[in-house]
Amino acid sequence: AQQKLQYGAQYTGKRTDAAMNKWRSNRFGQFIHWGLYAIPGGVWNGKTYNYAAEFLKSSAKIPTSTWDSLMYQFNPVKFNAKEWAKMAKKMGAKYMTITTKHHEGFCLWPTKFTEFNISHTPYKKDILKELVEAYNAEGIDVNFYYSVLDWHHPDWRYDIKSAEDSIAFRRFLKFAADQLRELATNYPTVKAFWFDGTWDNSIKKNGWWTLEVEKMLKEVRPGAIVNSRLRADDFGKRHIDSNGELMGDYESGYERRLPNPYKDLQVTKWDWEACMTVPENQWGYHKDWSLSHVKSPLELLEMVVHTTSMGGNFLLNFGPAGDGSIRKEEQNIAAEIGAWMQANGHVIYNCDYAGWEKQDWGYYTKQKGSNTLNLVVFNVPVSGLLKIKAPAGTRFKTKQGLEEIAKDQYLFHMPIQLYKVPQVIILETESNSGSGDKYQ
Ligand code: H79
Repeated sequence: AQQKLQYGAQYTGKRTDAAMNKWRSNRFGQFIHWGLYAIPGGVWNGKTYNYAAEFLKSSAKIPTSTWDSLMYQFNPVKFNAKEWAKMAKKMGAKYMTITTKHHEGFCLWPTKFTEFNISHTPYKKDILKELVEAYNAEGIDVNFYYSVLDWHHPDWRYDIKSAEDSIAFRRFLKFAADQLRELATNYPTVKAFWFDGTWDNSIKKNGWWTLEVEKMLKEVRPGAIVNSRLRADDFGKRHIDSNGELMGDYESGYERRLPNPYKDLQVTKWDWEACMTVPENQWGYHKDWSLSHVKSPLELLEMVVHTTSMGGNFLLNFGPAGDGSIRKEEQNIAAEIGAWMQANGHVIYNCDYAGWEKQDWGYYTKQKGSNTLNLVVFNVPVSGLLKIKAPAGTRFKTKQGLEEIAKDQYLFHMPIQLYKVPQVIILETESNSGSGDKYQ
């Protein structure tokens, strides 16, 4: 039964305005985690902490005043925004999401609302502005990550248990809203806001604030996009409101995991984005990447394709070092993914769920509104034969390599050889068959 919610979803279905259509067509983005945690890089007093580098303050139980004084060491002499942007462009990223403020509370821009910001470091300059300008100059959209959870701010509360908590947290919510208004105002090309650190009871008890922030950002910056993670409703229900509707503009729960391509097709009902680390669980720079499996460029590429095939965006994380350099492993990943994307990006950008039954050889994607079907092949069978089950009545224009074996069943014959990168096969159909509409 539908109940009346004051702070629930503001609309149902996918947004179809130009800003959202652009966000969706981007499909592949670069996430950047950069803050004071990049300086120790997971190591404190000679001891290496295996947990996420951006959580070092918490893992090593470092007092706030000690952690905060890392600010006086923040001087990334090797930082070059234009080089970062060029690398992202070569990788094929169409957008970049940067941590303006992570849980530690340090701000990469010269905010008026706390001294704990870039202008009080030896570096002094507005890093956010440099990044926005450099990435925009390469034609890359810039989005802002913002952690509401704040380990620095004295008024942050995990829960509201007293009148004092309630008063302090009101001040905190004003502080965060002021900062967000400042970001939206001072960086007018920002496209989207990526909220994090919103899972505590304090936020769940203040669903009104999450809606107010969503509305404020869209007022200041028409077309602005916010992720579901910002939002809580009247009953403290997060992401999906008490009536089962998605709050915010896209679902953002797939963190370091992807939806199952057979069982989780419900994700095609809405816009969504997955975010992924290269090692197991490191977002900020960690000096020691031998602590866990480091994903290869091909593993990551498969995730990009898997995500597009289910109608989502894929955000691949980079954690630059404290001196502003980007580690060799990450540069190599960007170059290898980029080489493939330059040749095959047409099966990713502006592509969507195709609505065809997934097969073991890989993934289907489909360019919006076209009659072409893209097969992205990761697992070539030893027979070289790719099984295809077409939606009923599909007629192919493409005949080359295609053998009909039963009603609506085909085999595509691939040359048998060793393939080093995923292969793209494009098939043309007579009509817009299998458009995937059943979920949209
Ligand atoms: O910025 C990166 C990480 O630093 C950050 N999100 C990504 C994008 C992150 N913060 N915390 N975590 C990841 C993991 C913490 C999860 C928990 Fe919870 C928070 C465990 C308990 C509270 C949310 C709520 C997940 C389970 C319950």
